[in-house]
Amino acid sequence: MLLSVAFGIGVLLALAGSTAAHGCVAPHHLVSKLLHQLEDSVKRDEPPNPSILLAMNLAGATDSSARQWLLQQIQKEAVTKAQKDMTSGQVALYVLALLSSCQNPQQVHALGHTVDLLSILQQKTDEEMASLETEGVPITTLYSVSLDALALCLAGAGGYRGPSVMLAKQVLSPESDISVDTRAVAALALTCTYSHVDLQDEQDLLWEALSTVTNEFLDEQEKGNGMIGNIYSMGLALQALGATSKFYAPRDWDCTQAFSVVYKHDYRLPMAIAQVLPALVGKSYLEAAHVDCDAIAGMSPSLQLFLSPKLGTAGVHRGMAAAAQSPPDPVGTTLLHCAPWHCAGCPPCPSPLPAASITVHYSVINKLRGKHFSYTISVQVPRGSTLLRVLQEAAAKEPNKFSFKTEQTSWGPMVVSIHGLAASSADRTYWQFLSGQDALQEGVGTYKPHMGEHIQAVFSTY
Ligand code: B12
Repeated sequence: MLLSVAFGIGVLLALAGSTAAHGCVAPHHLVSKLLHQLEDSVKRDEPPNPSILLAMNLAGATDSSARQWLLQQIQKEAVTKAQKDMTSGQVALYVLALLSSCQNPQQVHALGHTVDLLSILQQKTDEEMASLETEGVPITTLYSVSLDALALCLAGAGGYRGPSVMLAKQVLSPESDISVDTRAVAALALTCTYSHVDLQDEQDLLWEALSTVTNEFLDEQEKGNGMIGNIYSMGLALQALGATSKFYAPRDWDCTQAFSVVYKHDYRLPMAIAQVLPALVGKSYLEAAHVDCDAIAGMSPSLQLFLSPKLGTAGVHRGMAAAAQSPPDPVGTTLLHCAPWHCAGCPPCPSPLPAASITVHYSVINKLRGKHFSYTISVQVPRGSTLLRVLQEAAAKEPNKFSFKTEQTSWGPMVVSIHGLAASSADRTYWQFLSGQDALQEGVGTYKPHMGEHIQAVFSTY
C-alpha cells in the first residue's frame, strides 16, 4: 500500500516535471497503468531489459523495488557480458539505462569487477563504422548505430560525430529505405549531436537531416490519420517529434491526433510499453542524462549516491552507486523445439484439440541460400492461439520439414532457424513472417492468426 502511494507520487512528480514542449501528456491513470505493467514484467529468472529501466526512470518510477533489482542485474550483466557478448546497440542501451539511473557508465562495479562501458561502446561503435566503410553496411543495423551515437553523445564521450554525420547522410539519401523506428532513434542522436557541434558545414547537414526526417513524420501522420509507421513505431516517432520541434518550426505538430492513436491501442508487450511510455510523459531518450538524481537519492536509500563531476554533459551533477554483490542469474537462449517424444528442455507439444479450433495454412520457403525448399501444411489450433502454437503443431506433425528454433529476445521469442536453416547476422539473413503478401507487424509469440489465414515464413535478407 505504502509502496503504491509512493509509486503514485513518483509518477505525479514525473508528470509535473515534464518538459513537454508540445503540450501533450497522457492522463495520469494511463501512465500509472503502463508503469505497473512494466514493473510486473520484471521477472527474476529472465535477463534484465535496459529499455525497461530507462522507461521507468524517465517516467519517474524511482522508488519501485523492481527498478532497484533491474539496476543491480544490469550492473552484473554489464561486467560479465558487455565486452564479449553484447552488440554495440545493447551496450548503448545499457549506457542509457545507467545514465538515467544516475550511475556512471565509466565505472560500473559488480561481482568484484569494474568495467568502463563507455570505452567498450566507443570501441564497438568504431567497429560498426569500419564495417560501414569497407562493406557499406554496419555489423548490426543503423538502428543500433543510432543508439550508439545517442548514448555516446549523452554521456559526453567522444566518437559520436562520425556516426552522426553518416546517419545524417543515410537519412537524406534517396536510395536508402530506413524504417520509421530507425529514423526516429537517428533523429534523437542527431539532435544531441547538433547541440554539440560548432562546424557550420556539419551543423547544416544535421539541420537538413533533422528537418527532413521530422517533416516526413509529420507528412506521414497527416496521411495516416495520426499513424506514423505502425503502432509499434509510434513510441519512438512520438519521442522524436516531441524533442525536435525547432527543426520543423514554424510547422505545428498535431500531437493530440498522434497521441489519440496510441491511446486506442492496448499495449501489452513490455518492450512496446517501454518505447511509448517516455513519449506519453512528454519525454524522450534525450533526457536519459537529465533525470532528477536528487529525487532518486531521496527515494533509494539502499543506493549510496555521491556526486560526480566527470559526467554531466549539460552541467548536471550525477550520482554514482556501488552495486550489491550476489551471484548472477542464469541468462540466455531458449531453444523452443517441440518434440512429441521425451526431450529435456523441450516445451510440451500441443495437447489434443479442444472444440473451438481454426485451420491455419503455413508455408516455409527458402529461395535464397543453399538447397532451396518450399513446404506447406495445414494445421488446426485452438481459436485465439498464437502463431508460435501453429509452428509447434506443424513441427509435431512433420518434424522433418517444419522443425524450428527460437531465441528469447527483448521483444519475445524470435524464430532463428527453420528446417535446419539458421538466420545469420554475418550474412544479414532472417526468417520473415508474412500473412499473404503483408509482413506481420508482430512476432510469433503474440500474433494470433485467424481462421483460414495463410502464414508464410520466407528466408530473407535485411
Ligand atoms: C533491426 C530490427 C530487426 C532486424 C534484426 C536484425 C539484427 N540482427 O539486428 C530483423 C530484420 C531481423 C527484424 C526482424 C523482425 N522484426 Co524487427 N525490428 C528491428 C528494429 C528496427 C530494431 C531492433 C534492434 O536492433 N534493437 C536494438 C538492439 C540493441 O536490441 P536487441 O534487444 O538486441 O534487439 C534484438 C531484438 O529486437 C530482435 N528483434 C528484432 N525484431 C524483432 C521482432 C520480434 C517479433 C522479436 C521477437 C525480436 C526481434 O533482433 C534484435 C537484434 O538481435 C525494431 C524497432 C524497435 N522499435 O525496436 C524492429 C521490431 C522489433 N521488429 C518488428 C517485427 C514485427 C519484426 C518481424 C516479426 C517482421 C516480420 N514480419 O517478419 C521480424 C522477426 C521475425 C522472426 N524471425 O521471429 C516489430 C516488433 C513489433 C512487435 N509487436 O513485436 C518492431 C518493433 C518494428 C515495428 N515497428 O514493427 N527486425
